[in-house]
Amino acid sequence: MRMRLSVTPSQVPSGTVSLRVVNEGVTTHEVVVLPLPSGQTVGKRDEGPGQRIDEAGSLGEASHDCGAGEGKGISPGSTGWTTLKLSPGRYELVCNFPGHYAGGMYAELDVTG
Ligand SMILES: [Cu+2]
Repeated sequence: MRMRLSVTPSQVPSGTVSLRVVNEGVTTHEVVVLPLPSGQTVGKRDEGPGQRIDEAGSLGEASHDCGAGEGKGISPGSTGWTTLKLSPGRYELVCNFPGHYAGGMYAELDVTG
């Protein structure tokens, strides 16, 4: 199944960044923030067991219905959010529900100095 994750704006200043995640889809989703190593492009992580990617190094996530931070996922039509401190660099926002990353749920967020 094809899915997508889009981020607006895709470039923000460093410091405190609040992500507001609106689920406009028909299944439950989440957004996890991962550092994007230099030279690596989004969408290139390998799925491991359970059709999920490695979340090691996660800086935070929005996966709570009508709430902040970590939960059981954001239901269709619902909104979740998270606030984090981001240093200048490149980040990959992903949904790590089984199969969703490979389905296209990733996007780049650039943080400028
Ligand atoms: Cu998803």
